[in-house]
Amino acid sequence: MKVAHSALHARHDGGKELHRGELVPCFEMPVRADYILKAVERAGFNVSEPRPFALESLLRVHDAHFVEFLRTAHEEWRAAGKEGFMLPSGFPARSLRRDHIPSGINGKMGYYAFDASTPIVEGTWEAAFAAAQCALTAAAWVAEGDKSAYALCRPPGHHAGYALYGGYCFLNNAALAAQYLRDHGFARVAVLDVDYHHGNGTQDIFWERSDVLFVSIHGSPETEYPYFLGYADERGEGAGEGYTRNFPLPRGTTWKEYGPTLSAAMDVIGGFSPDALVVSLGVDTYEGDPISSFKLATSHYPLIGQRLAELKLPTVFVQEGGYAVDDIGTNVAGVLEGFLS
Ligand code: Q9C
Ligand code: ZN
Repeated sequence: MKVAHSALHARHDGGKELHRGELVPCFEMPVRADYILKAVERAGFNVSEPRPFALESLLRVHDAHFVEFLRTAHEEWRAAGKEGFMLPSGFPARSLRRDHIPSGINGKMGYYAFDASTPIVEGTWEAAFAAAQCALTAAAWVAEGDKSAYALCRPPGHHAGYALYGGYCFLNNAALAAQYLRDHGFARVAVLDVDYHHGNGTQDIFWERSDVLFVSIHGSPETEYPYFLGYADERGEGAGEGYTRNFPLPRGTTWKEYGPTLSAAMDVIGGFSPDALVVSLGVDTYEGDPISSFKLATSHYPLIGQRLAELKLPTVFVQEGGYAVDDIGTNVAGVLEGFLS
């Protein structure tokens, strides 16, 4: 299996996030990708640089003004006399009943963000764009005949919506991969999101579409981030009705409950008869994860990979979360090796 990776991921670093009422060092840190890279190299996978996809490729799933905001946000921040990481402190919440994009950087940042846990630093755009190119490259390999590919994306992407960032995500790498497959001969594409957190961004992007099925298994938003989406009764709208399916699970979920839920999610995917699969691969379902509460063990990740292979679909794996950095490489490589076994 080929791996797309760019060292530019490290340009996104140095921020703090607001976590349970405190500014703490980001859980989403560069060493995550370094450890995954080591593990996939140890497993003998072939690692390549992403292809230089143009900025316009992003507009297949994102709003142009939003992309321009991300590209220039830190420049504007510096032009306003600030330095270091930028976090929003005001958001256009429901009851404000207005949809105006402020020209000032603080308001604009709050307009496009949905949390204060996703700092932008000087190199964030470069890193996020490179991660998107990794996802597009892995999708291109599969479109050109590879049976599977892995995009080692950092920063992650599944919380990023059409014109929204948050949850450590800026550009939706998995959505870009799915759309790329749609644009290159795959009529029906399924996205299976196994990150611990609901993939609200991917759900947003494909909410009204029947050509991309979105299925997510995650911690219940009653208690877990992103709180406001990921409930079982969210099933898409309009043409997309029935093409979004959510499987929220309670805190403390172990393999005993996770395994059958994975089977149920895979049954939904099988029923859709897709031509390709994109897996939003978060390993924050791990028992050692510092911000999550499922109890999967390292030995379970190869089993997930084996199960996914049973779908017998061209498959693009896209890296999402996972914050137990010491074990992240082993857990990710476990899924990929299980898939190939
Ligand atoms: N106090 C991904 O795994 N912070 N994003 C939660 C809880 C956001 C996780 C704060 C977690 C985002 C890609
Ligand atoms: Zn996550």
